[in-house]
Amino acid sequence: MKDIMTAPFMTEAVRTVTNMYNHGWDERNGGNVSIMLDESELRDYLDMSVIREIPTGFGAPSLDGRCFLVTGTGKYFKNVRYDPERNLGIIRVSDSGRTAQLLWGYSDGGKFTSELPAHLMSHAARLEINPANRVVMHCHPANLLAMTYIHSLDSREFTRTLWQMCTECIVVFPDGVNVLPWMLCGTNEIGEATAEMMKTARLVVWSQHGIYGCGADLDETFGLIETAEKAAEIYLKIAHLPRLNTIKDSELRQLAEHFNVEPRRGYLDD
Ligand code: 2HA
Ligand code: ZN
Repeated sequence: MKDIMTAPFMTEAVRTVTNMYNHGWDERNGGNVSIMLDESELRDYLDMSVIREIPTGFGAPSLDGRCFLVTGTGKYFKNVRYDPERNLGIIRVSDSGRTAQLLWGYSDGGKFTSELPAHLMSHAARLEINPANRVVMHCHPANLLAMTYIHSLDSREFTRTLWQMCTECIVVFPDGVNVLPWMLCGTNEIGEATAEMMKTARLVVWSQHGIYGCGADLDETFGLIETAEKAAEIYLKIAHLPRLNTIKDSELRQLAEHFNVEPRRGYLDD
């Protein structure tokens, strides 16, 4: 058996959550990440025996048998790199999603993030749209969060503002962002609402709370959040000032054509 600490998915996961912490997106125990792993990726590192079974409190039948690396509940991203085995876990979904079989990690007797419903339901929804999706990421970036206090929460309006803030935005997230109103976190209800919104965009803002992103790998997902957060930062720098210039819809269209991306239908004015 190889040392799991040397597995590419592990080193990349530890690097990424550390980077998220360093960006100020994950104060205290804020934020959570899940990465879908193929059993074939794990077999070199784990004998795949079940350490213990943990009930999930919801169903996700399409994910039965799938394995995920998931951050632990109550754990601090700043600490992950010093003790991955305590702060992270690898689970296999069984029993139509109702049970998580612990294969590795949560070494202090802990368990997966309280936001597992939003993660697994989003994985299930997103895999239908893109079978290559592997990552769901949640964090609390300050500028996006602040924007939800002063900007319309209409997904089209929110997206258009972000697209107008940096030239690269429409290229990076042509599918835009969807915005959920404030809801109680850690529940199946917010999980279902997030997953529904993941069907049309890879970014879902949780108003007055944070953001969810998804993608084929950690870089794509991190990059989506990073770009939207940068745009929100620009917005907050200018929101109180007279706007003399902007990126016009005709220019957003030029960008989409030049970079060969399809902007979310109906999000640009004719
Ligand atoms: O896990 O971010 O939304 C802490 C959170 C809950
Ligand atoms: Zn959160």
